[in-house]
Amino acid sequence: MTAVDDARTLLARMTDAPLAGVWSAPGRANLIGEHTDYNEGFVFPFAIAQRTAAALAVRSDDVIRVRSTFADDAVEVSLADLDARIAAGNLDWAGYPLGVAWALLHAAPDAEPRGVDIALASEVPVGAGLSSSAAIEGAVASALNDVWTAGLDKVALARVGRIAENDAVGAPTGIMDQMASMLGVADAATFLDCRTLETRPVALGFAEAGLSILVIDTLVEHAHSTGGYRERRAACERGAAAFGVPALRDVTVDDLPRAAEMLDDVTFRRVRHIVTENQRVLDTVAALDADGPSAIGELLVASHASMRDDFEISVPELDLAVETTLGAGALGARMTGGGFGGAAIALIATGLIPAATEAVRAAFAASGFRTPNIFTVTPSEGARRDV
Ligand code: GAF
Repeated sequence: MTAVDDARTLLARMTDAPLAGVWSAPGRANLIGEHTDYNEGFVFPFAIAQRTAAALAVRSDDVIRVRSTFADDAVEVSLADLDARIAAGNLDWAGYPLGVAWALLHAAPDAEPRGVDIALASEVPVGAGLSSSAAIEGAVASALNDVWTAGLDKVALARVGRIAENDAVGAPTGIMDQMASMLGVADAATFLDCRTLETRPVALGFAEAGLSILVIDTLVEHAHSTGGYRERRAACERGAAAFGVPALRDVTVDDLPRAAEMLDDVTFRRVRHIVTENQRVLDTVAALDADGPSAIGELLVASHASMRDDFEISVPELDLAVETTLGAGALGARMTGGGFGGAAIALIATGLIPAATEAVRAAFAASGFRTPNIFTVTPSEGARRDV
């Protein structure tokens, strides 16, 4: 059963009304470019095959009712009360779909809102750093955009998802995940300029090169609405303010000696991560274009070291996953996503996956860590209507 089937089945249990449609959006893995999005820099994520689906039926009243396969209770709110319910907060998982409805209505004043039942089902692992939240947002935004004839394009729907996440859920994230989920292209990663929101799909050619992306989900839980993520953002803002620029996007590698003189050690290292990571994204895209995927391994390794030592968002489980997959022959490996837990990715010859998987399991057991979830991800299509 796919998420699309599961969402349809759940909707049929909620209502006898006819199905209006099913829409889905994927999670994402970020190949490189971490914490650069809210610094108006560059990122290079790809949508994965695991998706979240939203099945919808139109109601005769003005109530939005959401249910999901990952929570017990339905949550409902009338369109008239939506602003107040979002302002009051505390909506838990329902903050994502209801936050999207709220943000969409504000972004598209000409939309024709009507009451709907929404059933959600997901294949995206939660808390793995693969953006299960952007998948919910993308599926619901795509669905309501059609059912309410809001007429927004994919970039505008990504913005709606980010507003939901920032203002309804309270996680101060950037726009990478929503853009990756909305705009993904099969066999490609999305090179995104987070200042202009211009995108370019860049062919990855993993299969032709006999390579795969292996995910090691450490099962260490993270949440971006709490401490560490917010603190890193604040440090980046301090760094940009010291340079008198709107965002660290405007600081280059050549400016780093001056940054070292101006900033305290911690702020300097946060800035150095962002500045060098932006350059690594550009270098990765150039290397892929010129020489194909086997040329990007060292950039992934350098990205991980920068997150571990300068940005300090890795955890021992992620470092061990990276070291062990590299030891097992991966060309490159790094933690992916916001950090403080979640998953690492390794770029590895497909034939080496069984041995690498065994090596990671053994290393985790020897360190007393939980047995990680290990699986491959495939660059896939972004948000779409399925039914
Ligand atoms: C999380 C956030 F949601 C993204 O916006 C991004 O900042 C990422 O962490 C780090 O690159 O996924």
